[in-house]
Amino acid sequence: MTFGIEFVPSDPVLKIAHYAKLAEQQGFDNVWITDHYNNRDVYSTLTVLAMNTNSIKLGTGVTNPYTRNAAVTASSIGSVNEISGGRAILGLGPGDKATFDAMGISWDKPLTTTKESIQAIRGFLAGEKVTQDGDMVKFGGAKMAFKTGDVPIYMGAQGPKMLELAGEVSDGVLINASHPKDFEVAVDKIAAGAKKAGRDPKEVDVAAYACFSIDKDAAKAKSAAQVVVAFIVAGSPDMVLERHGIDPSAKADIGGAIAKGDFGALMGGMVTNDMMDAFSICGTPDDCKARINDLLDIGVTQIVAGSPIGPNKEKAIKLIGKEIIG
Ligand code: F42
Repeated sequence: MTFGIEFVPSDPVLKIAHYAKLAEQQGFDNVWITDHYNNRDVYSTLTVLAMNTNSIKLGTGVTNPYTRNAAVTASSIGSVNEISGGRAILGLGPGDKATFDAMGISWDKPLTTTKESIQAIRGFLAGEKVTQDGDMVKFGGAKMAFKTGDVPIYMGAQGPKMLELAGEVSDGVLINASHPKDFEVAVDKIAAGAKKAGRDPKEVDVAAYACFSIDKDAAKAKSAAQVVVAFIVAGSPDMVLERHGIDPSAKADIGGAIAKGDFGALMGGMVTNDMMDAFSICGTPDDCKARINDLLDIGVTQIVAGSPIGPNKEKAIKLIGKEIIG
């Protein structure tokens, strides 16, 4: 098992560097930084992390091919790879529609755009002159003017077709999920994609990019994760809620409470224990270990501790290091 940690650069970059260094000392393998236009820039953040750490791998978790051209992405991640001595990982997904609406970007053919972007980026990273006439991504003989080195490419994916594509073309998949039921479905799709491309499914690292909250006090861990789980429920397709026995009508109530900023209602029973179980890895070190073991049994190969990580981030990172990775 490899262990990763996700940070959202809504926090100052130097604070994230402090947490990343701590995570490295505690034995984490990867740090993943999210990419949304309204937060600090992902590549500036990764550059600072590169200068403040020695061995932890540094990934975009995830960037997208709409706000950044594939050649620019290859140059950016190649720069992080050079600065960090070969520790960069490119996580790429089609992006977050809500932020694109706000930016005036139309989200056309997200799967095709992701697939064609990965094809181009692989060419750039291999030092090739890229000439490509795809449906969505076109290049007329573009080439990097420096050696980027080889960078693994991970995909952010949830949908069945995206998971299959990840099996075909990626080195790993970051899946926003925490429950074995979701991974049963995902692992099958990834394996089908890998087989279609003549690859061994074991070549693809399957990461549970999970809402994670750990504390010695289970109640504190739960209350730190409740609001994150509320956002996950509000944004989940009906099919995913039904898979966990959750009535999809809960989405409207929870979405309404989020819109009103009524966190009292969310914490006061609207986010149920079933929802917490379905959409987070949460509780004491023993609770978290039990869930992690279930995920590993089903074919997950990397656990990524995502927001909130715990009621106290520093304590949580140390607890994961000591009780889970250690
Ligand atoms: N998005 C961000 O913007 N920033 C982040 O930091 C971020 C982190 C992140 C981490 C993990 C993770 O799993 C996702 C993350 N995301 C982040 C979201 C990510 O960028 C993607 O939006 C998300 O993972 C994609 O969700 P999805 O796998 O459900 O894919 C969508 C596009 C979907 O609808 N997929 C369908 C499917 O079955 O998989 C396929 C749709 C399809 O086939 N479309 C056709 C095509 O060509 O695109 C067109 C169909 C037609 O006719 O129009």
